Amino acid sequence: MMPYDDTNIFAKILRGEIPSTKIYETDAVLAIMDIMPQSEGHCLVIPKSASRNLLDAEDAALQSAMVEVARLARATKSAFGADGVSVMQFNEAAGGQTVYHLHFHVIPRYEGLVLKG
Ligand code: D5M
Repeated sequence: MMPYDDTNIFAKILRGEIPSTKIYETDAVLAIMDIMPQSEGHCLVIPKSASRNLLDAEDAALQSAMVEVARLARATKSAFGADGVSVMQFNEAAGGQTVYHLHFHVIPRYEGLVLKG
């Protein structure tokens, strides 16, 4: 696996070098709105620690991140009046990953609406 490269876009967002729509932050994670939303309210939970993806992440980072993923799932479901929530996460190009800093998609879901392509 490739080593972590801190020139990725989420590392730049975490360093404050490029703008984002921040919705929540703790010592461990930053949550932002996704610029290519699959549904209304689609956001990303980005652990602040330097991991490329799930495959190199440390247990402590994953444990704290998942607590925040659940918190954001509840909050976005409530805020956007969604009927459900999908949590998605991709690893390496073959796994659908395009930004190589660990992140979790929190995607509100609505009865009768399919995800955008
Ligand atoms: O996809 C990466 C996800 O990150 C994809 O849904 C677009 C989103 N993205 C990319 N650049 C930005 C910025 N600058 N702000 C917010 N969201 C962004 P994945 O396949 O999970 O690696």
